[in-house]
Amino acid sequence: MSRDADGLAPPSRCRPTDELPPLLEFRDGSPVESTADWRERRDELRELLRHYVYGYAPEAPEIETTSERTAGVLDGAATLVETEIAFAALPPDAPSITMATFLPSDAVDDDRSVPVLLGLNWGGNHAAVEDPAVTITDAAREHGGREDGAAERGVAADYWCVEHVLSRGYGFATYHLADVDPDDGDPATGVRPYYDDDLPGPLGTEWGTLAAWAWGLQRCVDALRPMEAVRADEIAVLGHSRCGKAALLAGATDERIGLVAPHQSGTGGMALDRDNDQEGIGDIIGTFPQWFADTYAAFDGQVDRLPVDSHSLAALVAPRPLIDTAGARDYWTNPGRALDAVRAAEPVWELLGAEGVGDDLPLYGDDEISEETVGSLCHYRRETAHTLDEGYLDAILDFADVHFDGA
Ligand code: GTR
Repeated sequence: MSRDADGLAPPSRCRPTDELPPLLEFRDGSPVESTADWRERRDELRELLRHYVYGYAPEAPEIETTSERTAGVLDGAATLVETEIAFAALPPDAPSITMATFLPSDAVDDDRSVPVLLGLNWGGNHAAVEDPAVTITDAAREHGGREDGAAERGVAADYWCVEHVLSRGYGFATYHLADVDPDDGDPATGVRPYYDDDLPGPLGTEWGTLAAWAWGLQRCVDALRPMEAVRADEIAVLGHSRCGKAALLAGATDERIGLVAPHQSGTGGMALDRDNDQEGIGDIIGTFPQWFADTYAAFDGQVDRLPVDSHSLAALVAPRPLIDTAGARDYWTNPGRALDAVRAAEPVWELLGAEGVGDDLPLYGDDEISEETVGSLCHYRRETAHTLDEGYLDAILDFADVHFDGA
């Protein structure tokens, strides 16, 4: 199915989750009954997801970081730390990641460490805030916004709401996806060609762009954790849309990430492939073949043969907290099938002794998000189409407040 003129189509119906591949059963049919069993099943699912959907990323590389600090940015609200993350084994002209980290000035003044929201951006770090201190990188000049050339400074300020995030006691870190892969569909650009010979999987399972962006987020985690101002176990990853798919994948495959917040991530993210009457495998592979391993395309038209689905990916986050945020009018991302995935993943949180979703999903709009109302797995909606704004960020931070100590 494709979008109509407004990008909208009727929402899909939900279907019983027992038609999904089971989570608490090994491939050989034996049951998963304990935490130890789950560790093994987790590895099995992770392997299947790499093999059939996202592809194999290389092992964590050795990184080299250099940082520059500027106090008093955002009208005095933040200290900006710009960190260049280079890959030790790669030649000097290979891509590197420029991570911008904004720390609340009051926390810096008091030598206090803060939890950090780490977001993957598509317009360049300089587009996330209106402040001349942020470097416009070469990658952002070349692959700026959604069109050629650099995006305007601050064009996404109302989207990331960085000052608001800081005012809530969180730091905000971000990197531009083009640093790792510009999403132009050319396998010769970005970081992937440098690792062609080091990928652990068989032919056809090489990492797609989503896995590369996720790997980039994990490199940011490498660089954030040693920072004194950062609470290493309180790093939350966030991304919207294609970046939400990458954020979920990053969080699912890296236990150092303390909280996972895929926003309107849709197909390839939280929405199930099975019975998805919005963006199907054929649609997404047809437009963005570079996002996935080549193996994924084979499931177009025979999704029931896929041994995993998005609930499998979500379950890898357990027992860590996961909040899936969705727009009630963002039909293309299929909020209904994202909620079904959340519900289907819940038994894994319960097996691991964490409180799952409770009875009241989805949470909507002004619904309270507090220790009384949420467990470790949440699906929250607002009455919007495809966008990120302060209302969603507040929901994510309310959820983070429940699970983190540091804000
Ligand atoms: C759409 C794609 C979605 C989503 C979106 C985006 O065209 O079909 O899966 O990723 O792009 O990233 O904005």
